[in-house]
Amino acid sequence: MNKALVLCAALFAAACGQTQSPAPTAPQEAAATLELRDAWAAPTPGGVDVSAGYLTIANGTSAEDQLIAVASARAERVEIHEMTMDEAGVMRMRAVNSLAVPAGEEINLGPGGLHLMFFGVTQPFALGEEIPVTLTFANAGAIDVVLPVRAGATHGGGGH
Ligand SMILES: [Cu+2]
Repeated sequence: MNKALVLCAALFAAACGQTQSPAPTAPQEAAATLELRDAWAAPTPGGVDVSAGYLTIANGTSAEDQLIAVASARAERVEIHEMTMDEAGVMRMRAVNSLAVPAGEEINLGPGGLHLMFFGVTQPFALGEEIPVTLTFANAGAIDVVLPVRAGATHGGGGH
């Protein structure tokens, strides 16, 4: 239900009907973008050379997009991982080649689920610093994002 119309009907019932004119052309496509938010990465204490990164990918466009590649100057390679629990109740991770982000939906990468996995971390991720990452999407192309390093539920290390 159009809020403006309801308001209009309630307040100006009589006049409104006579002055109906085509609505001004609104820029409806203005916000149709891929939005990356809530990004962060886990610190790498004690010489560990792997870490995990998390973020939310919101697809405001009208077409499905796919995350197809991830790279960072701070790691030799970055993979997209999925974490699931096996029959024995052990958390397992596996790399996925791409991650679909349906039109109008958002995908959350967070501890215990989907995550970005940094391998061959060249210099430890220290609390407070920001890790530059480039996400490449099939439609949107390459998007740069920074992941602030902060403490949080860690990766657990299971499965690697
Ligand atoms: Cu992983």
